[in-house]
Amino acid sequence: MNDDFIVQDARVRIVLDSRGNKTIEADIILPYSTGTCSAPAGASTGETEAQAFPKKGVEESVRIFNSTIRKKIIGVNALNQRNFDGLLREIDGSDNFSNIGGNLATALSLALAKAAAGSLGIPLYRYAGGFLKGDIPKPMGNVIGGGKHTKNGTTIQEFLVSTQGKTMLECISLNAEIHKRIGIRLRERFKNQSIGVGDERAWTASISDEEAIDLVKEVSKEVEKESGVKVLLGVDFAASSFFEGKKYVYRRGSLSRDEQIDYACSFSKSHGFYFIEDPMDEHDFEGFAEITRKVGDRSVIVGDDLYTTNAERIARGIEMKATNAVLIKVNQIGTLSDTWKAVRTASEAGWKNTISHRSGETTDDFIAHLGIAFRSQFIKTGTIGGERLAKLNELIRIEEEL
Ligand code: 2PG
Ligand code: MG
Repeated sequence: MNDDFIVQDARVRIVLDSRGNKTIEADIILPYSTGTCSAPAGASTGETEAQAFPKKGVEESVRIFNSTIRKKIIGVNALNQRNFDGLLREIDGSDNFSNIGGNLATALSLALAKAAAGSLGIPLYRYAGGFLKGDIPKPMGNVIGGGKHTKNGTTIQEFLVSTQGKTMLECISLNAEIHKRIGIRLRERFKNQSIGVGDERAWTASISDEEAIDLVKEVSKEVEKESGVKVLLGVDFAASSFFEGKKYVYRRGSLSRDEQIDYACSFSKSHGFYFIEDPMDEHDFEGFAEITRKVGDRSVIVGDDLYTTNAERIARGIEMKATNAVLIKVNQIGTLSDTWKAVRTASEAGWKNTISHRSGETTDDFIAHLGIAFRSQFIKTGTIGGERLAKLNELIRIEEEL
């Protein structure tokens, strides 16, 4: 075994995320490189995703790391990612990282991959994705938001745009331009009131979902016309967060399950939305399947809370034809190896994937690299804000290299 890749030491620390909440950052130290990774945190979390922290909180992750985990990972071969990730699972002993915390596992797992890549002298996207030349995912950013990411915003969590420019810079500039213009329209409409932004910097105001649809369509069309660049529209219902009892509870009133299916389909059929994420409650695989059957030929139907980056749940979705695409978030499952398993399962079925940020982010840019490695169709990571641009600007640099 080559000693250059043996873990010499590991450290963790508590840092803050973009919401000002505590999260974990880890260092993995090899003889010739150190990999560092900080884990993000969600607000609209799926029921089956890894638990970010143990019951006693982030401090408990640090305590467990220092008392038991550190000595178990010193001496491990960093090139054997699967072995390392398996060890983390074994130490935890639960099926959702509830003992050591999914965010500790995520930070350690990715810090190891970054350290190994560093020692090999290659970027993370090559290390994690092999040496094939991949396409660059198109940025998909939310411009109006609500749900659990704000108070008193739209019921639907995210209204998204993805401009199909030739370069990364063109795409992210035009996405930001749409964001800017929507802000101007909202300021005109709410003259003597202030409007705000949600956790991911999408505009939030006291408008209905219908007004949001119209505004996103109108401004996107305007920018599309002026620039000559196609704009794809997207929506993340995050429907589990407003599913109560048997109804989908919007501000203007409730919808039954069948009405919600029709409503979700209307985004594709009547409004031309291409990207439709979590349109149904996370338990309703059949409801997803009905939407996919009806509009899956023209839109990507994306499972996020439905699958929680879990290969077994994705396999069930494939069997049931529940969706035709999947959202990928490493800390939903907790390790790079298990994330790869989820991506591979989806890809083998011909499904597309979108790599995604969390609403509480750090400035870590690992999803930019994983989006290349996973051949993601989109990278969902907002339009503005330092922690979001950390990923988007990194893709400008990667594009240059490729
Ligand atoms: C989502 C994500 C990211 P959160 O639902 O897709 O936008 O939100 O990180 O709060 O789960
Ligand atoms: Mg989502």
